[in-house]
Amino acid sequence: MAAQNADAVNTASVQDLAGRLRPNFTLGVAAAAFQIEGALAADGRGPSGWDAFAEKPGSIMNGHSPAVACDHYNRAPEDVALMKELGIDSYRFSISWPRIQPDGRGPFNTQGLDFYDRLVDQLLAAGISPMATLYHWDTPLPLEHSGGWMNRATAERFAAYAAAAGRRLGDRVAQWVTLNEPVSVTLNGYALGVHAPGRDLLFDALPSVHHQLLGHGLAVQALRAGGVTGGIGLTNLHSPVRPASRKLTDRLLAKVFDLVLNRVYADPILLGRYPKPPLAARHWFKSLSKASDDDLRLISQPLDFYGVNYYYPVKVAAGKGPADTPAGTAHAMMRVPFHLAAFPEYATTGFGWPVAPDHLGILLRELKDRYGAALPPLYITENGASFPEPEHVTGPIADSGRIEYLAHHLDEAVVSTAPGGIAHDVELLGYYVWTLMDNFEWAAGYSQRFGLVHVDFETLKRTPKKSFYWLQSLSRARKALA
Ligand code: IFM
Repeated sequence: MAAQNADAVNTASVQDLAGRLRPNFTLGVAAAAFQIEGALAADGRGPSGWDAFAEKPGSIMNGHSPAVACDHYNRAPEDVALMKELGIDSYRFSISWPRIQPDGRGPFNTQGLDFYDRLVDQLLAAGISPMATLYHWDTPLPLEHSGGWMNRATAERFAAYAAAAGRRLGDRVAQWVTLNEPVSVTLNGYALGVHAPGRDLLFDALPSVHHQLLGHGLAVQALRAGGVTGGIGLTNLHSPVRPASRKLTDRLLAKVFDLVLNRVYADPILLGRYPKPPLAARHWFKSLSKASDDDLRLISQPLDFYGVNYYYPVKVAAGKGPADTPAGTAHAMMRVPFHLAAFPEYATTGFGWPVAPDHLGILLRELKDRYGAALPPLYITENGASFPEPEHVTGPIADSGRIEYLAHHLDEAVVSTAPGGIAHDVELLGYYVWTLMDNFEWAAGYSQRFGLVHVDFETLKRTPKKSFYWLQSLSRARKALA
């Protein structure tokens, strides 16, 4: 997909796109505590599994440290002012569990709760609706030491923390997301070892799926019992999975990867059961087949919405790696009988991810085909792209690739779910750009810039990019039409 000049994303296309957004469609931006807050030892916060992982030599690209990140903890009012200028309807942020409950059990940290209390008030005063994610990967370290999500007890701990967050913020948060991308936690953290806690258990990591989902179910119960006024859902990363060829082995292994990436999360949540693996792969999934009916009932409680994070489709080929695509290069992948293959027909982002907006519509169709009436209304809770950009800037950079990426994906989301679209029967409530500002991109450190706002990690100066002004003109055009 050819990049175009940011200035050439003309008013007409912004107007067209604005005209296609339903009046109550939510436009937002998303971020996560560990990626932006810094202040890891301030105000009683305890360490998380990610603090410890990031300290291990070799775990983060260029040895980058999350200690300061964007210093959002000390600059939240400035960041809320930026969002107000952006004109978005909603901000999806995450609450740091170890800031609220440093040990992951026992007493809650009032100063931590106060920070999010102020943030929510600042957002509301700016006319921005708060969507709060309870878990975006920062498990309190003492819990990680007891096995983290491989230990069933973590689910109970999570529910107690969720109840405390609900008690404090439940009168003002509009939407609650229990977990962000349980698939990334299991796959990257417990199966492949490229994220915290750095374990490479491959298929033996699957109990961490069940325990996260149990944590989700218990947290839903706890929030509802506490009388929170907002809607409750969960967010997962979803990618259409394709076999590299029509060969039987490619098709079989693509099916297996589809289970691991998509279905072992969405099926139990939306259908109350784990999917049946193909016979030849059944041994890999045996831990999930033992889930009790009581657990599955808890996991499949009705939700107010379901969050979908979409970045790119995935192609699977039989045979050991190396992968033909940067997304599948974890060392542990060399121990499974398949690898990820490239989509040569698509341009790629800075991360090497295929830019495939058409697959967003395809994904929404697949979700509706799989889950039918059980699929709640959806939000796209994350979508965005990183591109190589300078570390220091003097003004708005022309990030035309990002503008084009966002415009095409948002358009695909809206057009595919409109009457006559391929996913016309999906109810799409909104779309959140990943992300407000450049931040700590996990194992890639600060090397991948996804933000609408450039952050200079030496001075911490925020400089909006052209994509910021593009989204601002879209928000304005939309309001003018209302
Ligand atoms: O930065 C991450 C985010 O934390 C979870 N979803 C994907 C993003 C881009 O990699």
